[in-house]
Amino acid sequence: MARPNEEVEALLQEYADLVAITGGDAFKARAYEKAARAIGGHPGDVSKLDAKGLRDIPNVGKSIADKVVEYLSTGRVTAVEEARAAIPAGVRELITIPTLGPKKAMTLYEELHVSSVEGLLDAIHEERLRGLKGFGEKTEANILHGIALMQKAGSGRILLGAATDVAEQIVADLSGVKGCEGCAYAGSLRRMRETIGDIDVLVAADRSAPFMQAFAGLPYAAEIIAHGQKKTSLRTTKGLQVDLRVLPPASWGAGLLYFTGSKAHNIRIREIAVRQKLKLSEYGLFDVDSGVNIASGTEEEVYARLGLPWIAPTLREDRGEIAAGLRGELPELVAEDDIRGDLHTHTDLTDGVASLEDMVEAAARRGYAYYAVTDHAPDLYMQRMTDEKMLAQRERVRALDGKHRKMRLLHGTELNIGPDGGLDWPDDFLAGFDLCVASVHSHFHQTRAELTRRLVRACENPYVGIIGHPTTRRIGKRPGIDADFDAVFEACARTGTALEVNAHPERLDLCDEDILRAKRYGVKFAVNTDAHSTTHLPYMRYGVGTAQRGWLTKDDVINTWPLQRLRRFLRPGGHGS
Ligand code: DGT
Ligand code: CA
Ligand code: CA
Ligand code: ZN
Repeated sequence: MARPNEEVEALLQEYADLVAITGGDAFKARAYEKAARAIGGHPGDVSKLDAKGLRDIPNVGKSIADKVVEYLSTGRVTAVEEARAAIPAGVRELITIPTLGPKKAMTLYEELHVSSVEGLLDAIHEERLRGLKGFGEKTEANILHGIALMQKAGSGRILLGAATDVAEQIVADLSGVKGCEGCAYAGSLRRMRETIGDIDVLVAADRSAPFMQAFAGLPYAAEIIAHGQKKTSLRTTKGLQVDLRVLPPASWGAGLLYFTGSKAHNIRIREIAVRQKLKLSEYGLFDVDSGVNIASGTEEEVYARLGLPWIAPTLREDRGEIAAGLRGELPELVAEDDIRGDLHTHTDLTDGVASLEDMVEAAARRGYAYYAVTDHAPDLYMQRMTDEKMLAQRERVRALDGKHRKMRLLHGTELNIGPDGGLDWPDDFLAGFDLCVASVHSHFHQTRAELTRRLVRACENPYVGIIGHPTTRRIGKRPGIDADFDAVFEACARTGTALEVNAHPERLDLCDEDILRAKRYGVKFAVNTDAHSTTHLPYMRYGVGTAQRGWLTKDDVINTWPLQRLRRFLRPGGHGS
């Protein structure tokens, strides 16, 4: 099939779904669906047709033909953009599950406040779909199947969060096998890249056979790709490839270093070895002349013999870490332990699925010193926020604050940055919050100048402390907006506005490279989960990993600071130092 036909089919189908979801005319939705199928099945390339030629295709009338022409000439359709903007992103995400129709997606959103694939998985596992009309066990199985399909269909790479879960399970399972002297995952996963091609697991043991056997016999092993003495590769039931290598315990450090990569980092350190008449391999560091192994037990020893300090895996991308290491100028990276609180979270007052009390309880269990509740504001009108509801929530937050001895509660909000950079409330209302996060949630396709001005204006509001998920990308699903981020970073530095490192594995926004760029402007950052359920609070680790990949230190990250310093930063006109 011609690519333009496929694109137009998908676009019309999406429009049909959007019309159906918004409770629009069922006839209209069906008409678009039929046209979508007709164009998808049309043998010729539709991009070669004019409006008249399009109308010769069965089920394509004038208004549909006009939209197709608009799309083919401009790459967008105003009516579709408008329909998109009117529906929460989460519901649109739900209907991308191939086995979930728009009606059921809307029911899930309205009845259970489910607005993401992640949230839907949680709801299924907590059996919250069981009480819904029209949702049997068969529906659940169908949905799960659809989600699995979707995750596999992606780029072939899988998200950091999903890969970490699988890898930790495997490491736990193999650590229990007799003779295991060490077990860890390496590769891009240890470096915490945002997507993972395959998982590389290492075991230190004298005999490899028992591990290869145990590995091949894991309940979630679907297919054995290669089975050998040194390496076994398999595909899990979810379609993920995992490589297992068993190393002699004496080579553990050299093997871990080698298989952690990145390849570019490995090449650099091998060059250093060569200059010192040494040879570096996955078995150790050897003297070229005598062949004697001079370091291999730990990564530290190998690095040390090369004249380097130990380099954190999140830095091993050949982005200057080796030169910095040689000069003794590696950054002291922010760590998960340094995080004192989460500054962007939701409750069931808007689109979260857990109550305020449950979220706060879960945050306290994480040992936080402070925690901000930042539900959506009125301009995301599907959330039906009002001044009264927000003020009533503030009362509840203030009352709860005394209940947790060690954790202070901040009452905040996540504002919506409107198309022109305006925010939901006037300044006097904003002044009542402890913290305002401001984020873009729609109108992603404005011009570069408009998008830039919009973000800069939000920074310039003295009550905005943090720009949430600054690029709005969804990994593998939606690219980030096309703003001039250098101008935005400059504005953040100038106005004392922090940039978020959103820790949700589908976002990781800002990404590592943007963080590196922003840091040069002297910007501060906030690593937040944007949790919509208690199960999202642990996503913090992925945000911290991303911050490390952006070379951030504790001082760069405002939510590692003591509360007093944080409050100074958040105060209108505050810059924090
Ligand atoms: P991925 O799986 O695409 O997300 O990325 P990685 O980095 O996990 O790559 P992978 O699984 O192909 O290999 C794991 C590590 O093994 C890699 O980071 C570095 C090391 N490695 C693999 N092939 C080579 C190679 O040809 N030369 C060098 N120097 N190292 C390699
Ligand atoms: Ca890998
Ligand atoms: Ca691999
Ligand atoms: Zn949020």
